[in-house]
Amino acid sequence: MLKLYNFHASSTSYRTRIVLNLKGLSYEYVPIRLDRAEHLGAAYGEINPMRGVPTLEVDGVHLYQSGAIIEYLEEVYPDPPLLPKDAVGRAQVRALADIVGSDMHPVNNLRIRNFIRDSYKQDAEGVGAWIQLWNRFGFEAI
Ligand SMILES: N[C@@H](CCC(=O)N[C@@H](CS)C(=O)NCC(=O)O)C(=O)O
Repeated sequence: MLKLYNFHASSTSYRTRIVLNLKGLSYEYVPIRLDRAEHLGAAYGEINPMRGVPTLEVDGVHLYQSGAIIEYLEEVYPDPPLLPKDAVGRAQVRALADIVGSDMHPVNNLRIRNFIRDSYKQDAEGVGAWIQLWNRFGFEAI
C-alpha cells in the first residue's frame, strides 16, 4: 500500500501525484497543510527530516525527495515509462526536470519566501517580484 503525505498546492506534490496517476497507482492521500505549518511539527519531522512534502510511505518505509520518489516509482513500475528510449531524449527530459526541480523550485520554496519576507522585510509585492524573476528565467529556458 502506498501512502502519500502531500499538500494540494505544492509543486513537488503535484509532480509526484502526476507520476502516480500516469502509472495508474492507487495511494492513500494524507494531507499535510503547509498553510497551517503542519510540516514543521514534531510529528511530520519524524516522517520527513527535511520537513518538506511529499513523502511516500511504502510498506512502512518513508521515501522522500520527489526526484528520488519518482525514480523509485519508475524502477518498480516501469510501465508506462517516463523517459524516452534514446539517451539524448532522456538527457533532455532530465534537463527539463532539473531546471524546475533544482533551479526554480528551491529558490522559490515557502521557507525561502518567508525568509525574504521576514528577514529582508519584503512585502507581498517584493516577494512576488523574487518569485517572478526566477520563474521567468526558468520558464524562458524551458
Ligand atoms: N527537494 C524536495 C523539496 C520538498 C519541499 O520543500 N516541498 C515544498 C512544497 S512544494 C515544501 O514542503 N516546502 C515547505 C517549506 O518550505 O517550509 C523535493 O523535491 O521533494
